Amino acid sequence: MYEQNYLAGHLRSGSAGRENSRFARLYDNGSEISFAEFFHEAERIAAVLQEAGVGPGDRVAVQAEKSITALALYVGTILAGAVFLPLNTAYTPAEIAYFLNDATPAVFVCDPQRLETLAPIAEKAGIAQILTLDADGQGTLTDRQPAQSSFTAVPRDADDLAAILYTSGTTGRSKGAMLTHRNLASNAEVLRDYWQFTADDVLIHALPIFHVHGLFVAVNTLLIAGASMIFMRGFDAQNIISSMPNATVLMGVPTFYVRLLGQNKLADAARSMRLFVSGSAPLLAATHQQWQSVTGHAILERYGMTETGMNTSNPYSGERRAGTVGFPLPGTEVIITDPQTGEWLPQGETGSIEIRGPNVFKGYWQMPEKTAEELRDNGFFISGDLGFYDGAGYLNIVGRCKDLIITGGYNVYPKEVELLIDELPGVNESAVIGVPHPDFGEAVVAVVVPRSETELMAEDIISALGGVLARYKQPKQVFIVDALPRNTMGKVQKNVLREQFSTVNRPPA
Ligand code: MLC
Ligand code: AMP
Repeated sequence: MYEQNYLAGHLRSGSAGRENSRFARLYDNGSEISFAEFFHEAERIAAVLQEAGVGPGDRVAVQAEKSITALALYVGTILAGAVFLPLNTAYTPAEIAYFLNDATPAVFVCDPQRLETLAPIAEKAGIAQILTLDADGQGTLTDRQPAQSSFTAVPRDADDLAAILYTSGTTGRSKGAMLTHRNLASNAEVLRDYWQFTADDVLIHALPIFHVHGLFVAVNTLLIAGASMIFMRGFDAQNIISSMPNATVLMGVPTFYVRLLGQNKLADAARSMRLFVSGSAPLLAATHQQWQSVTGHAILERYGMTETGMNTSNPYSGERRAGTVGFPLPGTEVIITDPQTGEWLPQGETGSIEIRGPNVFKGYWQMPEKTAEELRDNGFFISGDLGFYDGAGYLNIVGRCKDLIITGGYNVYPKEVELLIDELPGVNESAVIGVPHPDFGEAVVAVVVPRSETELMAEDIISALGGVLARYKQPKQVFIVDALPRNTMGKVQKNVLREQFSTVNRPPA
């Protein structure tokens, strides 16, 4: 009964014949959920969504704490033929307003504690139904579920939309990346095979479930492999260490590995693990080497994006080369081109990384001109990352053409923060940069020029941004300066600022 829904059929196939096996164990209380129980909950949620008026292609926007019910809401949305739109729990009401107005979902699901603040915003955006879901899986979404459900999955083809994930834009306006059923299913199948996932695997799941990494890379791959997970509310180094003897795989951002290296029981705990995967931000070669010397395991680093899912990976068998992101995944082409002319560059030369394959998204939601800028007619997506292939064919990422900061695995587009700072009273102009940070990899720092004769305090800027910007986007430090360095064309020299402020005043860990 799932077969006619392309993605749901794939996700269900991994556990076929083993429906009563464990899908998840909750770290908090040790309770277990089987595949059958998980899919039944997803079906009941699909029934609630349909009852609420959700039809094929409608968007279901969700800002909910991490829970198994929130995951069942993802699969339930797919079963209902709709498009899942997860939102970071750190987003402020002002940020949520943008997404709701842009995506015009049929239903918005939020935490009951935020209902009072978010309901007027959702109503203003014309959303007919607002449902609630808390961290324990309770709320009107659960209350409305029928006791029994025999939900028949709504038919969907490989090229129909399954999800829209927003990624920030260089102009400050977030873009909704449209991902199809094929994008998600094909990537999960490739990862299952490349990383040799089987039904015996147990993943430690400590990532958030509103991004590609924790949702699609982790959960889709598990479901398609029929593997299980230890499900945690979030990152906690001690909880992860204590779970390792009962697990086989960990997926994390580099900050996970940096923090775990601070735990003295790591070496013993890691011994029985099969695989450690890192991605979403560059893993320092030093962290890779330190991990190997402490645990004996070489972290497997891979490279992906919201628009494409996973593109390259270090090999499962064979050398996992520190500081590189490995080889193109089977079925995906990853080429290096001249950023000016778009021509292919030979091995060894640094250029723009472009990607083509069944994993590459369909375009940006209602932004045809942005889609045309980044997705070529021949199917190659211009990633905005810069890299080269070394002599052994490993892809090395050396920088970005896009002005982007990645802090603890979260993307921050400086333009979005600069626009808000520039609007504040007493501000003449600003530049937002990323500086090295021992825990988050990069930290957001703002350099601000006051209007003449204005006394501007760094604290005022930080507190003014408090209510409007998600916490991780807020500058960890603000510097007030007389002028910004500019080149002869008048462009702010962010490289000069980065040098100046990362050495003079390094933010605390
Ligand atoms: C939290 N803070 C951050 C932050 N996370 N600041 C900057 N960057 C971050 N990533 C803030 C908190 O609000 C808090 O502020 C202070 O920093 C310290 O928080 P903490 O308690 O140390 O943070 P913690 O809750 O432990 O979270 C850190 C983290 C988390 C690394 C575990 O950020 C995380 O789970 N990151 C993963 C992101 C992710 O999944 N990315 C995948 C994107 S998909 P204060 O001042 O209020 O105390 C993608 C594609 C791909 O990129 O390739 O995978
Ligand atoms: P996002 O838009 O959140 O999906 O972030 C995607 C970006 O994260 C990519 O374009 C890269 O810049 C970066 N990224 C992901 N994985 C890696 C990695 N292993 N090494 C370096 N950068 C990475």
